[in-house]
Amino acid sequence: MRITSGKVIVCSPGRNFVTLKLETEDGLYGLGDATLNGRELAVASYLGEHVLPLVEGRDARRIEDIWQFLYKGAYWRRGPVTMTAIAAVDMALWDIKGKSLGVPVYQLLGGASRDAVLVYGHASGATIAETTAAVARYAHRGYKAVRAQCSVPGVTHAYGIGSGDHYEPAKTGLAPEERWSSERYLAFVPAVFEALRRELGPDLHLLHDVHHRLTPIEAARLGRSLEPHHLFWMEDPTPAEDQDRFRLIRQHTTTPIAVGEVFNSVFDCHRLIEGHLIDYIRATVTHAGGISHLRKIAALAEVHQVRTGCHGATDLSPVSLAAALHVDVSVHNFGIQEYMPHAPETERVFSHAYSFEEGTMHPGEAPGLGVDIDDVAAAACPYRRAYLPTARLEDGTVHDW
Ligand code: KDG
Ligand code: MG
Repeated sequence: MRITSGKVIVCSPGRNFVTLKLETEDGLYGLGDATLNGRELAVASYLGEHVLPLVEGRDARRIEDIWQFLYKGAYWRRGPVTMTAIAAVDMALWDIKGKSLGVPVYQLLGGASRDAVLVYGHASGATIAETTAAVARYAHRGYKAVRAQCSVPGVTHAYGIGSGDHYEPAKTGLAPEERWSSERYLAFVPAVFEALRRELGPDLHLLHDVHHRLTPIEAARLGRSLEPHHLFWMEDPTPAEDQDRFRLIRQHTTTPIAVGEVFNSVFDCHRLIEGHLIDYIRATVTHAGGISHLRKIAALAEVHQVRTGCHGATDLSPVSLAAALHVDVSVHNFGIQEYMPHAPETERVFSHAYSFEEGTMHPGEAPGLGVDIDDVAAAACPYRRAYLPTARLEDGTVHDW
């Protein structure tokens, strides 16, 4: 089953997406998500200029061999651009294999380990009262787990504050520079979760994203101060380049730690996992080398009692969400899946078999990944350059966004 052609579709139905469509001599095609938020054209170019000429003519059934060929054969290993491009090829090949055998991809990954996948939604507000109301709206819609973010008094841009229930950090045009104060944040956040527990009770799972903004000792303080409110997790408490620094956070708090949405490979997280320094690994299909590589990360995590919590923001396309759901439903050590519903414009371009019900999702029973793209609708939504924001401290020093 030879791969005959590959097409890179760059479109902007509500936000930018890069989608790979691989076609075979049998008339089948598979889709892969190659979206790297704010750097979309770099991946599109890498795919078009370097990867596709290498995969055309290869046997689409040899998924692992093609993965290794693209990874080892590039000589320049890892990095978000390269791994996102490899991920897109890998997803498209799993899609083709599922379609050729007439089964959903999760059946090829060992079958279902659970009936449905627990997901969490995103709630935020300008005040504690608004945030509480937003979390309550999710609970009324059936969500059993909600991420809560709140504006911080005196900080012009706290991370994760949306308009209504929608949150989209990438902005068209050049990157906005935001101002940040860890001191003000640390003093305020415990009151947010105290109010949430007081108003909403003990049963709802509450999550919070620190978005890499604290030092290890600050993160340890935050984790300890949130302990009475028993969070499901504290996400990305500090940048993870220096994996050993998580030991300090771990030694000070029992608040569970989730890390890894920016990771590209098992080499970014094996020390965190083997050292039992985290509870959830957030790597996901699109940015961590596809279904094949994410499964290896999940397998290592399983050995060390770390569970998965795949990144699922709206900058990951419906193709990526579907691929994550196939992995989620199949691996034994699944923890939770992030779910931000895509904009209506996005849903008009991508149709999908996955569904949401009562705080859980299922990838559906369509052969392959169960996602399709309307090429004509995609072409009607041309790419618009957009950047993620950057952050500076109050004195002007560049900080982690
Ligand atoms: O592209 C960056 C976003 O995906 C990221 O800011 C979202 O942190 C995020 C999350 O947890 O969804
Ligand atoms: Mg995050």
